[in-house]
Amino acid sequence: MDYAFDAPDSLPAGEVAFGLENRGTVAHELIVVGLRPEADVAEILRRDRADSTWRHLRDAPSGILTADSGVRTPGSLLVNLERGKRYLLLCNFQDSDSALTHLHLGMFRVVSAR
Ligand SMILES: [Cu+2]
Repeated sequence: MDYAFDAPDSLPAGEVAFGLENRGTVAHELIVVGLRPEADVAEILRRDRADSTWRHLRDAPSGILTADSGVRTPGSLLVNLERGKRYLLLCNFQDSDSALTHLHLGMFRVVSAR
């Protein structure tokens, strides 16, 4: 399925190894970024569409994995999840210069650290 992440709603706090298995038909990436407490995903989507200015709503990205269609990354992205914090998983790829980013096609997921 393209333009969606299959991930749990919550994960245990501490070190979590994220992998990316691309079951879609186009290339994708997985960016993991911690959200500030006041961050609202709907606002992020509005801001990013306009001018990519939502840095004040997030931490620095923890890292990025990429996978071509049908590929599972051989490596993983280790993130130290803070209890109570929300993390945004997103893909910023575009299928063409004029296309919406995958984020705006719904390719994001909020995961809470419990
Ligand atoms: Cu994507």
